[in-house]
Amino acid sequence: TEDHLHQIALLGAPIEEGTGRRGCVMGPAAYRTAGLREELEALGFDVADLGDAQPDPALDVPEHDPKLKHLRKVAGWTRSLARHAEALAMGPQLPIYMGGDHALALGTLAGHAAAAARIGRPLFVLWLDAHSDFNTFESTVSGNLHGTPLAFACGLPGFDVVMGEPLRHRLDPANLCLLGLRSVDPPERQMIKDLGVTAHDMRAIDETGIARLLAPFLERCAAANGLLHVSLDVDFIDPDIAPAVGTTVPGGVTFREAHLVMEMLHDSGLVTSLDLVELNPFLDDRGRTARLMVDLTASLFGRRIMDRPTRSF
Ligand code: 6HN
Ligand code: MN
Ligand code: MN
Ligand code: MN
Repeated sequence: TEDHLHQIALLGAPIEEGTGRRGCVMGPAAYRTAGLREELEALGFDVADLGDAQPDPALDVPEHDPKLKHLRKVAGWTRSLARHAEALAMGPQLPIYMGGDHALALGTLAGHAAAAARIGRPLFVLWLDAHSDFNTFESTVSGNLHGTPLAFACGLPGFDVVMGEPLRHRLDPANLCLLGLRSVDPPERQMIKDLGVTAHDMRAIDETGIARLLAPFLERCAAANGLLHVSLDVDFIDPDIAPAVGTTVPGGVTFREAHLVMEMLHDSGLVTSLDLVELNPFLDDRGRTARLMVDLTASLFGRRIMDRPTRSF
């Protein structure tokens, strides 16, 4: 995969309808302002900024639902991003999706699962988030659809309206790893248990260390010749250093824990696509969260403190 990794495509996905607060629409602009493209170019990558995607009209989806907020908009984004993601995954560039709230992952997961099936390799997903995002349309209490992408991608029932048909290619819950959890709704906890999903909460990180939790997942992905999609929610990181997010939960990962995950991902050589989600620049403190997200992305793409052998996880 080394060749394939020399080219990166940036695609903006300015969706904010999946969350309860406005502002994520400014996310892609903030990543551009913070110099995401330039940082990746400084690491030797060929970077193409594809601009911002647009949602499909999805006129077959009800515009107003008594419970599910902005269902038509989210369905429209899902269809559009699934198409973009599948096409990008089949091409030579590694896509980075600049969100936008986490509902964008309904689309990126569907697209990358479809591409993985075409390529004939299993899709693995690393979910870096305070939340588990495993609500179904039935279980969600908030009605905010950014809480649903993993339930959708794993093929749980009730989501057919999103694509206008059943999801064609699902994510195998056995190939999913959640890391950073500290806010899980009771029905989500049950679904994670029933599906046997690997889920590491903050206590596990405190007790075991984040590297020891991540390494076995990367080993499994490598052994299966898997594609690896990483979904990085700003609220994975402690809100003291990453305040620009609508769903802050105290007790998140530290600066170094977050960078270590990115450094290990780089050394693994496994990552094939990346979501950067939930950045709300309206809530930021002089751009510090946007800059931190850019720096974390740079670590994932090879920025390092000292040289060291790769595949050292
Ligand atoms: N996120 N579980 C809560 C809900 O509203 O369903 C929070 C979701 C947060 C979503 O982290 O992207
Ligand atoms: Mn590719
Ligand atoms: Mn999330
Ligand atoms: Mn979250």
